[in-house]
Amino acid sequence: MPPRHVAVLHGPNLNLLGTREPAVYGTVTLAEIDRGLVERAKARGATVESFQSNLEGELVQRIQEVAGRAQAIVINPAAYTHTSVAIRDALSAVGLPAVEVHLSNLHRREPFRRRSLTAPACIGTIAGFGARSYYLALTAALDLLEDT
Ligand code: CA2
Repeated sequence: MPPRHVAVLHGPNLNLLGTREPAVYGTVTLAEIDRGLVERAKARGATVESFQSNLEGELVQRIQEVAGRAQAIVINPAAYTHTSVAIRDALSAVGLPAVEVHLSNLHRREPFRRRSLTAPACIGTIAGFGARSYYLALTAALDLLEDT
């Protein structure tokens, strides 16, 4: 069987991680998270690819593209979590198992962050563990794939 391949998508402003607002989002950079994902995937005989965009349409496009090569998606839609019917529809359309990730615990923040438009198109959500949320989400995705 070819190695399991997981596509990781990061939404708007996550490219700033580690450089701004460390009190909210921590000091780890996105590049460090991506390297951690590669290492953890490798340890399980899997592969990952990561993509960040500040543009909704690029995220939609990427979801459609990865459907041909990935078996699961890990996605932090960032602010689009709360607004994007387009990303939700793309996730539903491709039908890959997806895990939604958030660095922060949305339920400890402003009320508008409690509603996710994208979560219903995902198997589940992991939030509130900082960079570790991504690693837990990758574990969840790979465990799911092992079960299938
Ligand atoms: O907690 C998360 O992962 C969020 O998806 C982050 C989004 C926010 O809009 C969601 O409600 C929750 C914001 C990402 C912004 O990232 C920054 C990183 C460093 C400095 C400034 C913004």
